[in-house]
Amino acid sequence: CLASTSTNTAEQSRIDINGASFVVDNWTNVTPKILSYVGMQKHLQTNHPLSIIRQRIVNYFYKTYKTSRGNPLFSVYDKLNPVVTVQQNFDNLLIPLDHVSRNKSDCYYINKSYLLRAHTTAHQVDLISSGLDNFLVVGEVYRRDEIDSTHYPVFHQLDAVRLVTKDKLFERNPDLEIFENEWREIQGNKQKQQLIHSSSKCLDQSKQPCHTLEAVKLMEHELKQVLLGLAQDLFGSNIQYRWVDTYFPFTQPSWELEIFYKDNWLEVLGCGIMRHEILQQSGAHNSIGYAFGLGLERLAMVLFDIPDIRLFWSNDSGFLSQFSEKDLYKLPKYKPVSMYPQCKNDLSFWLPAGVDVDAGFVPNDFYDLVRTEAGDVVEQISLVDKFKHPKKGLTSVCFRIVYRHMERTLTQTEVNEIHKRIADACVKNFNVVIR
Ligand code: FA5
Ligand code: MG
Repeated sequence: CLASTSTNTAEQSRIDINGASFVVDNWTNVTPKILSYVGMQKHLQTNHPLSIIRQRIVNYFYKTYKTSRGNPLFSVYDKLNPVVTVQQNFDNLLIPLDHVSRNKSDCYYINKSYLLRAHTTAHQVDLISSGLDNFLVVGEVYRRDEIDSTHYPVFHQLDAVRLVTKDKLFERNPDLEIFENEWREIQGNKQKQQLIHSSSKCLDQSKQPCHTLEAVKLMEHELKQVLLGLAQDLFGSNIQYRWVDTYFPFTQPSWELEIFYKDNWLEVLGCGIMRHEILQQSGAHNSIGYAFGLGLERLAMVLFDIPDIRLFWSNDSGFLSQFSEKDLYKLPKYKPVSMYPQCKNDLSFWLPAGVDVDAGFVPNDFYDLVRTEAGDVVEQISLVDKFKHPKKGLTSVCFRIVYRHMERTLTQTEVNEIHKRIADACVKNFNVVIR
């Protein structure tokens, strides 16, 4: 790993990531444990299930979209730096300033201006601005979240953008237009365009005011066709699926694709018609575009029958030797080497006076501390009890920590030692009193 924390001679402490140095400030919440994932690139590791899924998706796009000379139309960016600016991750994508996804409790901030990307969509505007019109972005993303068998603070996404101009979209119907008349008349006048955007925003959720219905419907059709084709390429042609209307700040209209799998509807991706303001600010004002983003772990867990998201980080040869890129189109099912026993320990403490859950004490902070102290032997953490002492006014919380090693049995002594380390760190970091 290329990340390290250092306090250098200047009074300010700094964090070094991928050869760049960042000042630590009161927004910093990234932990050394999380920084240790930077540069691991599981999506590029030979024979790794995430790499196999990535290749399947890339191949699907290569064969679905070709240039007139028969070359792949889409280019792929899979080694972009996960350190991005707040502008790249949020502002460029029109995510409102008060949107929950910006919260410190949801993201890993390096400081007030930089964070570890929370989605691969963070690179969209830069790539369009550099002149690209058909591309895929693959990489790991970082989100502060609960811990269980399907949630991990680092997971992988694949994003796509496809832009088309009028000539291409209406090749066979040159009389049709991408943009409404009033819009074309003021082409180039950003202020007037802004006015139209904002005045008609709430009237019609089915499309953006600047677009013609024909253009949107054609793009929607292509987008859904391509994504359904991808789902069928991965899951087989008999899948049961549904499109669900949704909202993203950077697309309108927006949808999610859900697939019926083992008695449940599973959300596999989000997508939509790109907000025109984004294309305007990136120099693609004559185009209309679609974009989508999907999670690689979610697909891989289904396709290989992998029961626990932590397995993707395993270096155990018993796990890794089960997958091979030679079988790209014949995916094997994962065979658990053995199920090692769980070990459950509770941790209860009094919060400092005046502090309550989510008022001075954020459970995500606790989860990070546990991850830092214990690493991957923690399978699950849950808040099992909370009460307020009627006289003292203090709040007590109880967390249940489930320990399980992926590759061997943990001894009770070993677990007790880790548990004690967590308790000590809580006292030190949160000023709590262990019960
Ligand atoms: C996004 O991240 C959007 N950037 C996607 C997008 C891109 C929409 C471009 C429109 C245009 P969301 O947070 O829903 O959206 O995540 C997208 C996908 O990532 C999900 O459908 C899911 O497959 C995966 N995903 C999200 N959260 C997790 C998680 N905690 N663990 C595993 N996979 C996840
Ligand atoms: Mg979602």
